[in-house]
Amino acid sequence: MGKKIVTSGRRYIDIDGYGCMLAYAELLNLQGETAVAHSSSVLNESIPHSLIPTNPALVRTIDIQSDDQFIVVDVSNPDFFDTSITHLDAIIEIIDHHAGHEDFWKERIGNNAQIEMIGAACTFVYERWKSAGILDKMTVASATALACGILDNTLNFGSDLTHERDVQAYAWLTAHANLTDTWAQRYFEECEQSILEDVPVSIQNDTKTEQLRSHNGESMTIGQLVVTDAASFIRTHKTTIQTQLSKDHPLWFMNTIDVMRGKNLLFTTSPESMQWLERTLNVHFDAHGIATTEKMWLRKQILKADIDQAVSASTSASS
Ligand SMILES: [Mn+2]
Repeated sequence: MGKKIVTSGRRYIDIDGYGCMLAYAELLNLQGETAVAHSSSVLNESIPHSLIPTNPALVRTIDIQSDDQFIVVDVSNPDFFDTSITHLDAIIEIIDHHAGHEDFWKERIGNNAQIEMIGAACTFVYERWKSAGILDKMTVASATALACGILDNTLNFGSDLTHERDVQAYAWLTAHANLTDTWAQRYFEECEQSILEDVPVSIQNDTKTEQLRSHNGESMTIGQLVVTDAASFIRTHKTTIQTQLSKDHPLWFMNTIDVMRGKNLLFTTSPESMQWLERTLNVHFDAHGIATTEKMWLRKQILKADIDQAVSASTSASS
């Protein structure tokens, strides 16, 4: 029997995927398996090196044997898997919180696919440790990474995807890793600093292109960043945002999450994208190409709204 390779997304990964890989590989090794956390992707700005311990290490280049098996965390769309995965049959487990591919994986691997829409995939990994009954053996590095994954993906618990399970996991992890009360603020400030160090690259490292089910399967490029002042961020970096996001497809927008004010500023100069967003999220764009949401929307929630809209359109068409 080969080793178990715990991996995540293609191109770039965020702190949620990072925490899941490290902490899940650590758990499997403690349980007597041979497991490796591996990613060939860029670590994006949600993983500030100043705060996240680098030990246990993420393996960057890996020797893959034919009997190795893959566990994929924080992603379930096969188009977005780490490039080390060359065939889907080698995947034995999926742990994710993105909508759209639940049935595909249930049919392939049954209950080994855990896909639920809660705040963070890191919460599932904490729960694996808890049911294994060996929480006290978790390294501080893994606990810190899991806690930051929950903080980031729940938007400091302000996203309405946040579940009581995320809150419970975070409480245990911060106590175990001895993180202070000001940790959340410090974390978001460090992330924003690393965004500002190189804005074009930060945008690239948190951009996804997805096919809209409610818009004839057309591709839309969606950038996403979490900042502490979205209005000033867009004002300052308008041209960079437009250059980065409009180069591949006519449909694009920037999802700027204002974690301090609990809302998003959406920015685009594409009229067709504005119309789609106005219809899908019930927002209004001003003359500067900016729309303000009433709550924080993560990209995965906007894509879920796209799926829901496509389903309700096909239901009303067939009835
Ligand atoms: Mn996630």
